[in-house]
Amino acid sequence: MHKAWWQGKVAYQIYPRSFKDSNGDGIGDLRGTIEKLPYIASLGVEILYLNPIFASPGADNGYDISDYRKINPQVGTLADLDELIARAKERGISIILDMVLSYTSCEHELFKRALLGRKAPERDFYYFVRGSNGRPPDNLRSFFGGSVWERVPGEEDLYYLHYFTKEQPELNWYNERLRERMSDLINWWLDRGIAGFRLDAIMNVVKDRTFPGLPPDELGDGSCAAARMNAKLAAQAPSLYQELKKHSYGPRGAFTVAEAFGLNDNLLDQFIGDEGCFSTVFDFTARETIEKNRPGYYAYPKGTLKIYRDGNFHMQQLTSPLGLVAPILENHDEPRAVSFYLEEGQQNAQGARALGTVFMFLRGIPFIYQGQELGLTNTHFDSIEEIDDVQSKNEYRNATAHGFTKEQALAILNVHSRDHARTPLPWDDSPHAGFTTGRPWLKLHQDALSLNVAAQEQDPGSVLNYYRALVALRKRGAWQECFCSGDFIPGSTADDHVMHYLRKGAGKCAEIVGNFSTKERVFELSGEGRILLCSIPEARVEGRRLTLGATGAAVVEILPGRSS
Ligand code: TEU
Ligand code: CA
Repeated sequence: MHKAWWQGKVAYQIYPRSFKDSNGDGIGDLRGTIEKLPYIASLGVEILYLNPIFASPGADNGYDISDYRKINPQVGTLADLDELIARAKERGISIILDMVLSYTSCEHELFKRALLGRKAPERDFYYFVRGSNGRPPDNLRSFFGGSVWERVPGEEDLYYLHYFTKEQPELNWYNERLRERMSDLINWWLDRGIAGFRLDAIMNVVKDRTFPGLPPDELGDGSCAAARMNAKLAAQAPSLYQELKKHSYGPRGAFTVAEAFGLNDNLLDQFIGDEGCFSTVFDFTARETIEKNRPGYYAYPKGTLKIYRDGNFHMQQLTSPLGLVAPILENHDEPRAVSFYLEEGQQNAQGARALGTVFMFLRGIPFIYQGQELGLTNTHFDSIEEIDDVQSKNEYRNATAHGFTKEQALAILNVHSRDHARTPLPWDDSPHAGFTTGRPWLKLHQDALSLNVAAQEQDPGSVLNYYRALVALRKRGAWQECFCSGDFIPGSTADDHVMHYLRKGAGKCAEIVGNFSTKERVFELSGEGRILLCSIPEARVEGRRLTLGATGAAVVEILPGRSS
């Protein structure tokens, strides 16, 4: 594989609204992010991914973009972003932006002009389709529930297509002039010093433009999830992205990570690797296992270590011959991993260290999500009024419509809501945990005053300092190449409470072992080893045996010439 500038790096994702507020309006912003750059650099990360910061009316927290070349004034200005890029660069950190190219806000100029009538040149940039007898063109269901079709005001039986909120009309990627505009946009940002992009919802661009509808799915109301159309037509996606790559990020050597839900395994070879459409794709296998064929939060099970392990093992093996994947434990759409994947007695700092260990040495480009490095757990929401997320609110309605009481529906959100990831990052024990001097836009984590950055800085045994050690080990000398692109060999999966794998490459070999059971365990290693890092003191290697306490993980170097 050709070695690109971003290989071997660890990335960090921030949700700018919730990272650090600089001006007391309760909303995190770019100046707050600049202020906290020393903290970000102290983690050892070298790629910084920001969720959308573009102009947006805010129907879905910035994912509904009205102007892709302007910064949301709540978040800052272009000058702030330029400064962030420059200051980050001084610290060896490259900035990547969240590019949302499969839909715009309904407030975007293009959509407003498209609404002007059939003859408007922008009309074909979106999907305007006639229904019949007061019914929409087909039975597809939006990712957030309800029909994907919204009536065009003032026009009889005319609808436009949206896969998320009705404020997010889908763009027609089959229009060549639109695709040219997207390349121009990407090049414009690259010229400003942006190092790459997270490309949103990449599988959603494919459409059967006859909109025939699909057989009703398990929700039982006659509708079918729009994602099913993606799955059916997925093979059309690579050529669309190859063209985008060719005209924009490809020749510029930019880093791209795709949010590829519903990615068919057999398309991966076209998505990653030197010739692939993207540098890498997030691994959402665990999440997809949980969601598979289930109509909503109310029917999803909680995650388990086994689901996390099996999903990652599957993707690690599948991608190894092809390129690099981007492993995650969390992001802005996920609950906190410690609460979600671990069992009750482990949803604490010890569990966070163990889980962080088995995550950090997976093959590829790992992304840490803000607060993960503090071992944050889910936030307790006392009422639906404390929730902001549009998807969570829809899921609450969905659950109550399916016979759950309000208390039960809230309990479901307390497990699954996307707002667990979005509560403001706790910085210290001052009011509002130092996130803002004003009123935070979303409630703070219940343990914000103790689990915060300042408290963990003081404590050598904190999750924060342990994450720094994890990142440092990942980048140490030849280990960097070994962990990024070396071989991945799964260990035994016989025990659902164990995640054990081997990494080998660049003349190095390590075994990563996580014991998530409630008892001390002995593991047979592939050779004589020594511990490089462990999450609990109760870990020792004698010859080829590793003894590891409960809820603990270790990274063991297998000494050269002593493996079998
Ligand atoms: O997500 C798109 C997307 O595919 C997710 O909604 C996914 O279906 C879900 O997370 C699975 O649990 C992007 C953003 O990441 C998300 O925050 C936005 O809400 C969404 O686009 C729509 O704007
Ligand atoms: Ca602010």
